[in-house]
Amino acid sequence: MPGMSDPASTTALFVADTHFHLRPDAAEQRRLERFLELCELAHRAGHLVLLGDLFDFWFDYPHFRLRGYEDVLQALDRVRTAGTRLHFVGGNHDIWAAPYMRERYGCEIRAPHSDLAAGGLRVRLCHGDGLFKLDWDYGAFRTVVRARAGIAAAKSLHPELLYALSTWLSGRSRCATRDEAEVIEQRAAAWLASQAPPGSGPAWDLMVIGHVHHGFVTEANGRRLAALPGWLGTLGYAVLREGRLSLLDFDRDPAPDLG
Ligand SMILES: [Mn+2]
Repeated sequence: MPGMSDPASTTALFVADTHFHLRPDAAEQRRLERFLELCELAHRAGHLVLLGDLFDFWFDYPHFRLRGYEDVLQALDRVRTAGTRLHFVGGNHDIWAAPYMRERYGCEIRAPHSDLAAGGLRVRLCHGDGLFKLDWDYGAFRTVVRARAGIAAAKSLHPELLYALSTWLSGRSRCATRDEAEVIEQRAAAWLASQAPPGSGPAWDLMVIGHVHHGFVTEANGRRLAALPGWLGTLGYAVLREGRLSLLDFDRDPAPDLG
């Protein structure tokens, strides 16, 4: 029987799509404070998985980065100090943060998806953009950020101009509408059903994604796919423990007892 020190058996917390800005407004400031509390909860978890679009915009120049996100970055320092392993899978808004996250927090990044043994399961992590036509962009960001030419162009811009451009491209991230949510769930279920059963298919039991800003879990062929609700209308996160995955709201649901 695996002991508590076995990384595969430990609890994992998942969060995505907080879409924090370099200069938060009042509503975001409140969400930010709740996120710092979620980070404290993560001190007692084995893993904290940041599944993309934590930051609405991130860019590193060769010798400096845009100023901001200090509260979040320092909270993540404390998570790491507490002994929790941090994982970062970049989203379409913050893929450029991946090298920084690896350097500061020792995150292991194997983009575009990453496999993690946690909570007694083999978990596949991916942000979700470009996956089974779940290509809700809620903005025009993806094409620019994913392209090599986009990086080269961004480096040549003055930082303030790049910041202004990012604000314009990003627009206002929002939750999925009821109609969008229905289509997203249908496509995800069809995609999961099309995967070969365990043994002959991909080597994971559970896939966790973000990006769609709508939380749900679907099951087919002995596998589960969970989408995180995001952190815009709700304060969504997931807890995986002993093979059980719960989608929770940090405002509405009591925090799980992680011992
Ligand atoms: Mn996204």
